[in-house]
Amino acid sequence: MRSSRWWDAGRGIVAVLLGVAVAHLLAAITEPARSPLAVAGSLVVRSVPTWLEQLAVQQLGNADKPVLLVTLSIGVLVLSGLAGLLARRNRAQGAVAVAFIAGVAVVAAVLGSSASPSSALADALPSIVGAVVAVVAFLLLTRDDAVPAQSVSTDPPANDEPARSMATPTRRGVVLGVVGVAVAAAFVGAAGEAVRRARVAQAAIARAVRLPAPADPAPALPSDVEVGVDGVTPFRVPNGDFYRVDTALVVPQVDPTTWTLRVGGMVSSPFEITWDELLAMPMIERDLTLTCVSNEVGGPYCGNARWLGVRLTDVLDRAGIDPSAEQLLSTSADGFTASTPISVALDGRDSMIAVGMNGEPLPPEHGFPARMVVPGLYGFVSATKWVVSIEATTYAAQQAYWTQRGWATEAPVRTMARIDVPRPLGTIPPGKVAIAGVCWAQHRGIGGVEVQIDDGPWQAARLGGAPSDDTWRQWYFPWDATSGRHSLRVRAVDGTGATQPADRLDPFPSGAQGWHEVVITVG
Ligand SMILES: Nc1nc2c(c(=O)[nH]1)N[C@H]1C(S)=C(S)[C@@H](COP(=O)(O)O)O[C@H]1N2
Ligand SMILES: [Mo]
Repeated sequence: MRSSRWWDAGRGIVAVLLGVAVAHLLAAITEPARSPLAVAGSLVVRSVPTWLEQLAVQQLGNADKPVLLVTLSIGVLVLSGLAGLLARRNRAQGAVAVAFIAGVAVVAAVLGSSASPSSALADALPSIVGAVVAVVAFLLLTRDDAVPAQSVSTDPPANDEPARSMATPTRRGVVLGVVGVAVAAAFVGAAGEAVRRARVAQAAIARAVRLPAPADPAPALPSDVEVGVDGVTPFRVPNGDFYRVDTALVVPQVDPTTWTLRVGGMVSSPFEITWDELLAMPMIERDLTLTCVSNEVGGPYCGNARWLGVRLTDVLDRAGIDPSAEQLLSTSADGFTASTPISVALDGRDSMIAVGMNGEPLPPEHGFPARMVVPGLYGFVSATKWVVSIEATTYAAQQAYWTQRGWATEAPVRTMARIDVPRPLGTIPPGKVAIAGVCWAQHRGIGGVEVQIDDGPWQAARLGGAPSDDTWRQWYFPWDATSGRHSLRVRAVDGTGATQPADRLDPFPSGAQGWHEVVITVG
């Protein structure tokens, strides 16, 4: 009785798994972002309330995407099992339930498709085929109606010989069918994964593009950008360690040979530029620090890299921007949008369309082949990755992804200092140590950093060098640590002389504020 119930649930699960695997394979061949889990996951990402999204980013960090996908998968498996159980009473109802589960992916794909109805169909096609496969598989698996199998388990053993002899091969057939289809589902799923990996490898080959040398190279770094304290975040963060924040469950794979950047909206001459044309333009190279508005006081979502790219003004001057335009709405290959205040982006700062990061083409996770970088603004209003279009417009006419969700429109980076060492809640031996970390106030620059130990006076820390006001700086404070528990506090003064305020603000809607404090034990 019990095992037969499990098998019935298993038929629902196997049918749905097969559908998912087929859809995933189709998506892998055409466009990985169309995988049913990806479209359903993206729908969740887009629809969750801001507070929940914040909570996920804070509690789960970079694990937020895997956790979402695993939760979603478990939900689908449970529902599929229930559909299988439903078929014990009514096969048609079970099939409808399977169709309903699979239909969610189809609806999610259509809703997630940003563009035309024809692209909505293309985006939904893998899920539609997967749904049909799931329903057909389910009907085939439940063809030998559940009744004889049930009769064998509910009737007393010696009571009904004919029914039993009929039921035994039926149940064996179910077992074979379930196992066979499960194997097929695993095989198709693995094939889909292999194709997906092949595409990733292909993108890696595409990344073997040669970037031009900058016409305007980065200013030489001062010799003291590294203050030489163990455990401090390096001045330039290697690409593999650079924080990543975006809404993409599947990293968009963009082929530079077919990529273009469209420049339009409130401009006198809209145009489209290809990868080769972009690379032929004069390049600048700059060390610039990028920060996420979601970063908590003391948080990790800040990084500094050497970017290579084309000046944003060089591109936009070709289009001729209407003076009444207020914002640049940049759109990514996966439909994300950011709005950048024009008065800020084009005020002469080193805003760029970047193609290189730390001497390499942009890694896929950081926006290959091209992204925006605007020094001094949080990433969500400036740093669109996989950028495919920039439109001059007004705030009344169009709202960007995060603006629609209540986040700020003007979003300059707030002044922040972070303690990297000693680690929070750690224990260190007494004696001479360095308290150290990084601090940033992009485009205003850093005027100084001060440290407070317990309730003592604020004391000046020493600053590492910086090539410009657009990067973070390391800082350190030599300290003779005495036994006991201590609170260490830090605050920065920006280049205008303004001291980082003590009042705590949450990241929503315009960035966290407050002093970073760590508690440690010496002894
Ligand atoms: N296409 C796209 N670009 C995006 C985002 C996104 O979700 N999608 N997130 C932005 C945010 S919120 C930040 S902080 C930066 C982070 O860039 P990084 O992942 O390279 O560090 O990218 C920005 N660009
Ligand atoms: Mo961000």
